[in-house]
Amino acid sequence: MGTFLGYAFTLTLLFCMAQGKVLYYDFVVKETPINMLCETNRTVLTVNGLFPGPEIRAHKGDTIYVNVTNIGPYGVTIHWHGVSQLRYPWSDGPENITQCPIPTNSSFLQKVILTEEEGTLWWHAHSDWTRATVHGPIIILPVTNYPYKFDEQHTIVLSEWYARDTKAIIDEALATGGDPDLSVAYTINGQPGDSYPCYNGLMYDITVVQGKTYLFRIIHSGLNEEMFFGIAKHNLTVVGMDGAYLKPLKTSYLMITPGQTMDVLVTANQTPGRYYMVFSPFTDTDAPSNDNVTRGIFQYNGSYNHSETPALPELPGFTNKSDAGNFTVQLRSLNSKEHPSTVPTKITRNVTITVSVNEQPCPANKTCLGPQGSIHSASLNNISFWTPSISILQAYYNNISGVYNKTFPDKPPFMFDYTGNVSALGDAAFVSTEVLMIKYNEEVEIRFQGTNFGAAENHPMHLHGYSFYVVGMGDGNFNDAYVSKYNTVDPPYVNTVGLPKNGWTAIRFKANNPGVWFMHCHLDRHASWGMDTVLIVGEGPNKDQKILPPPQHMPPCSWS
Ligand SMILES: [Cu+2]
Repeated sequence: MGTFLGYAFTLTLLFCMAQGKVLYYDFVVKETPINMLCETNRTVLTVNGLFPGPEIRAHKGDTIYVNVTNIGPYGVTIHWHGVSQLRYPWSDGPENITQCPIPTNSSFLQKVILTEEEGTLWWHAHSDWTRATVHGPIIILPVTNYPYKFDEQHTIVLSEWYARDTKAIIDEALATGGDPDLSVAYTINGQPGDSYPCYNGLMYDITVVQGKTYLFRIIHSGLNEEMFFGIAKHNLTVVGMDGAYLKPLKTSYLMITPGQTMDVLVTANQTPGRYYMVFSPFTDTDAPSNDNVTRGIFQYNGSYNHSETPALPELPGFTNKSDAGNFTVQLRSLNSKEHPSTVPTKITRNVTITVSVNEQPCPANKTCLGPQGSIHSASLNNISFWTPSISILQAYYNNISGVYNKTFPDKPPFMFDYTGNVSALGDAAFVSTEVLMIKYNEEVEIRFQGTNFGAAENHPMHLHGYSFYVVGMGDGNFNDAYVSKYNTVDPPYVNTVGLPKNGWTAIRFKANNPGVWFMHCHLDRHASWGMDTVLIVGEGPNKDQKILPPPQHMPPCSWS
């Protein structure tokens, strides 16, 4: 008996260790004055008065409670981007998908459950466009070892800065049907740097020591533009992405989309001096874009001429689609003994989704500011997602009808030459709240197919509740012959993937996380126009295959 209890105790202890520690954070969402560019005295929404927001630092397997208190002027929600939240969609955050907004002067205790994630992720507001200034890093350290070596680590948060309140920008654009304002600057850890007016001597810089290797955790929190990144005369070695390890990839530049994170090693092995690190937009589209270039400094310690103009990296041009694609297709997951890849190979559910930028006709007796007097719109499988006014998760869990339809289709409504000349086809989409129903443990493949409607471009597609394997990607229309060329050995395991302009991307995952999971383009203007849907993954027969019970207090929806 004593031995049995001893074993039980040891097992319990091991189980607790495997579950990790419990951490607590306090987030206060509030208006904060931030000086930026030539402006002073404007307030923006922040967490704890910081831009970018506070870092969450944890170890693999930890559970984090974040008490989010909103004292801002309107309701907000917070999402833990890339955290699968196993069986616990209640804290995932997208507004009116898994919760209603946290009203002004109230709190919501959110539980962030880390399981397999290891590396760099981030958190951000998931209501309106408030994530422009409400975002910050989630650093997940390994419990034992890193699969690579470095001397120091630094986090780089790239943000997009707007000249006025981002909620007002998108509310106004949706009301008129026109283009939302462009951002006016990109910032590195809150600093726009020396390429903008009113440069005040403040620029992100890092001082390095000859011979040392630096781990940069790069987070693209921007709203609407993909980015190239490089450091003059220094190679980058990409070793992780979206909270999972990669085979080391040596490159002179990165292409990173909104929503993605990349862990990059840089060795200070050049002549001591000052070198620019640069973010330069990738804007392969007819849509308007912010073509500013943002700089920080990578400088060596020691004695040399510090006043010499720093060297600039040679980055691909703004519209260089082939360099963007060439970088992305080289990414491979680490697939080591400690970090194996488990790519689904017995696909039981195959879904094809067209991804389109559309126009809706302007209602009679109204003036609309979209292209040729229409309304900007976007869609998946020709359905422009309509966000309901109450949470889909609560409607699903409590069997409330009339909030959504379970009829998101597995195929586009009709076949056409998706990436060819589509000018003869009408490009209005069907506005509705349609969700894709998936059975527990199905092995799912989704083929995203870009289309040539509207201003075609790269779409960073993001799935909540899961990371997925990117098994294939290419230009033009998908063809069944491509299946035999899929990488099912070591494809990258990510939560956001750039669907190439007028191209296709195939992803795979095992549907072992029951819940209500948002899937959308991470360019906010497209998400706001309807380039979204929801996956409802059903429960399995066993107790540990069901959605965990909701917390005692969820932010109220109008019917509760
Ligand atoms: Cu998009």
